[in-house]
Amino acid sequence: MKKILLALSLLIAAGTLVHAQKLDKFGADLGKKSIMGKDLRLPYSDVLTYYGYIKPGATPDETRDGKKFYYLYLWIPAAAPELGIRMVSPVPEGMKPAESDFVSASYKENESDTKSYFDTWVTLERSLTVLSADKISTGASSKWISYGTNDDSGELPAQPSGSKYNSVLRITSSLSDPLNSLVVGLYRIGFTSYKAGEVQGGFVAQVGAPIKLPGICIAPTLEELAKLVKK
Ligand SMILES: [Ca+2]
Repeated sequence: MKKILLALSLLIAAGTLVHAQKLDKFGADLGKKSIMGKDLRLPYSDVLTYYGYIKPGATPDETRDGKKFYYLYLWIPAAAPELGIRMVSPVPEGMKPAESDFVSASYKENESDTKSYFDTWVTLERSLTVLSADKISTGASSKWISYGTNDDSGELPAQPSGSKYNSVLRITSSLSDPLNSLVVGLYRIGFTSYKAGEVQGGFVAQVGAPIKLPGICIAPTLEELAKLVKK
């Protein structure tokens, strides 16, 4: 057991050295152990990766509390015991989209802009009305509930400023509270820059789950999501 712990510690130490190049594995809250003040997490078995880009000065999807808000719409096809959301800007140097990743048109057009970035802030919300895939296009008139928010996380790589201002959020599904359970349905990741500053530049967003979610999809608009889910 001690040898396994030592190996795990070494892995964590090695992981922190390559932070700027690519992201560490996305670890779950479920099954987390704390050893010598360090959190040891098992990686999520399903991780969706989305590459996005916001043009400087772009019109936001919504203005909320004076902040420019953008959304990523998410179809969750099966009840999940936990979901993790994280967002990093700019895209870490060593990361390139893989075939299975979701890549927005704006990211493809602006891939050469590796310098613009923003101080991320995220929230995860679920539609109270869209519970089946054929209703996704009606999501614009939906009421939404929030599962929580995150501004800054020390577990993610620092931004070019040297500050650890990227965001991670983990939600455990509640068995007793229907409003806090992670049921099948339409979700959205809301993101902005909570402190002063524009939302601009490239980013990578990931959604992790401790079980496989075949058919999970993400898109910047409801129309695109509805098309992806039909495929
Ligand atoms: Ca932040």
